[in-house]
Amino acid sequence: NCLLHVQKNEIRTFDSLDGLWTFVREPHNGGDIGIGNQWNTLDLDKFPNATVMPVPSAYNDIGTGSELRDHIGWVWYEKKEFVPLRDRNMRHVLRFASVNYFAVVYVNSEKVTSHTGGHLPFEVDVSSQIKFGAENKFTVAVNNTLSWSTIPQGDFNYQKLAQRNISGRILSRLPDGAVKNVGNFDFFNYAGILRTVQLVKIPSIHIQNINIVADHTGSFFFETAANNLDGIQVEVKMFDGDSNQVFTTNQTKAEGKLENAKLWWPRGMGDPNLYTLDVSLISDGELVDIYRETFGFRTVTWSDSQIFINSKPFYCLGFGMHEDFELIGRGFNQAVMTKDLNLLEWMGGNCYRTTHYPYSEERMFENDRRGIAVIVETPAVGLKGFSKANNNLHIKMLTDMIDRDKNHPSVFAWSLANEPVTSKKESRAYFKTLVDTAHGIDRTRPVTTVYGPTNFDNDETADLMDFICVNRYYGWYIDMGYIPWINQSVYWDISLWRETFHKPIIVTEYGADSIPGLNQEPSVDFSEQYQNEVIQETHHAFDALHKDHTITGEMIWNFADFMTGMTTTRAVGNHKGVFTRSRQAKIAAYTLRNRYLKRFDQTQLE
Ligand code: E9O
Repeated sequence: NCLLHVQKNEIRTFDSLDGLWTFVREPHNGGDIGIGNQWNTLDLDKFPNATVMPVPSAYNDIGTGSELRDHIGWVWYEKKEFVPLRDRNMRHVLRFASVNYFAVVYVNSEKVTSHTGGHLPFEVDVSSQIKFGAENKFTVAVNNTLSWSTIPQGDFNYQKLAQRNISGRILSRLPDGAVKNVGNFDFFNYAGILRTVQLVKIPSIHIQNINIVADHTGSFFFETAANNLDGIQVEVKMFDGDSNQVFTTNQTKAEGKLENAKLWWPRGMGDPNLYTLDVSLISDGELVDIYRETFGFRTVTWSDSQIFINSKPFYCLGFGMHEDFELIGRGFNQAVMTKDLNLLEWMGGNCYRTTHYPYSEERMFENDRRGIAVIVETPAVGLKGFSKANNNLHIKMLTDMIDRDKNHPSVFAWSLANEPVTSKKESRAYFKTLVDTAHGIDRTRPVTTVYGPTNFDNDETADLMDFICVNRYYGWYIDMGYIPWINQSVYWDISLWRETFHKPIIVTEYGADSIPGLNQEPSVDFSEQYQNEVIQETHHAFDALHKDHTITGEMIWNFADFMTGMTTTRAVGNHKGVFTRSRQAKIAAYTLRNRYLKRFDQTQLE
């Protein structure tokens, strides 16, 4: 089930289906998560209530009322598009880079596939459904309802017809048909077609998978798969960043060693050198397929206290982030992606975690190119139920995620989950399957989980991990207002995790909310001063923890303010950003920038 990234080259091409799609919303979910109306058989653009929806974008903030923003249940997207006759000899694969949460896909009214979960790509061969030289109808039904069996999880409540007593008095607090769906996580559940949609055209004999492992000694191994190799000659060529050919073979699988390989380094340690592997399939001297995969020579190792990249200690100066912006929500946007990575570099950052789901494929290539090291995280945020069904879905998402991102040198670790309730006994067996899955597919990267609700003395899973991530909020969720206590509390807490588990630790979240422009001296919570002081005090503890090799990195929560659902602790979203939601710096951004820039050059680290 490997999905290669889409590329255009001598043989391969694609039609983008991005743009304005026809859009119709069904009534709120009546508690039935099964398919609603069978509108795939109709022309949605003829519906009187049809409107348009940009793709890619979340749909929630595009409308004008709260109905669409707060919608729970089905929405329908439809696009009519010609498929040229000249392409009729190509395989046609319909590929979605991310649809949140549940998608059912139809081509010319016929169901072709369904998919569960946002933030990961899925595709389906539609060659036999497509009409060539004609207009085709693509329909996608999307449901955003979360429950305790989805990942991420959420609480679903539906008030059926209320009971009445004999005198007709209503016996229910909530009106008939009331639906409430609260995600068990702290960000808005942006829904719809969030990333690009492409009609991918590949030859009938084609490359299906490429797996490359290349380390800092110059050793490499690769393996490539095709759907059919009968009578096919394979040609593999490796090129360095200056397009010099450095290796070639006719095997689908080979290993070798490059003398003087130029390594991929995170920024602050060296240049992020990249190589390319060109895989060609040739039949009777003619090129039938070609695919070019970029990769890097680099090694990730870890001791009981540190993480090393190419045998050199790596200290993460990082961020928790979100794919989140005004209007588009979690929809992919090149301007937002580029601005965010530019700001991350301006801050002197070298690292981030894809909180709390895999980020866009475009962004993974940018991380490679810029030398930004990333921990890629599954969509499993805030897990508190550990059923077999959850486990299977989680394993599938983890597998798809590693499959998608395995050849990116910037990815240095896999995060299985954020803040699971792993004090529950049954979580151990559950997490064991995930660790084994990740190690089974990828031996070259460490596996971690990000701990929040559990402590060093009650977590059932942390010893299974290669390194440990911990989120801690002294001065905010704990001891609000007691800034002078932060230093000792953070040191105490984190050093006990380390003493208990003897693993490297990254503190992956700390921080405080601030409303931009709210100034208070002396500081009070929600002022820019308070946020800044919490961060400065936490840094004192980090310096001591770094010095004695207790932590191998730090990540602020959060890079920028982001939207959440409505709760009493959120005023138009979470304001723990060091940037505002429109990416303007708060006071804390300068504190962090000073700190990261001072530590940016990592070549002297011990
Ligand atoms: C996950 C992140 O998505 N961690 C949360 C972040 C937050 O700002 C959220 O945005 O709330 C922190 C959870 C910390 C909870 C600690 C509670 C301790 C009570 C004693």
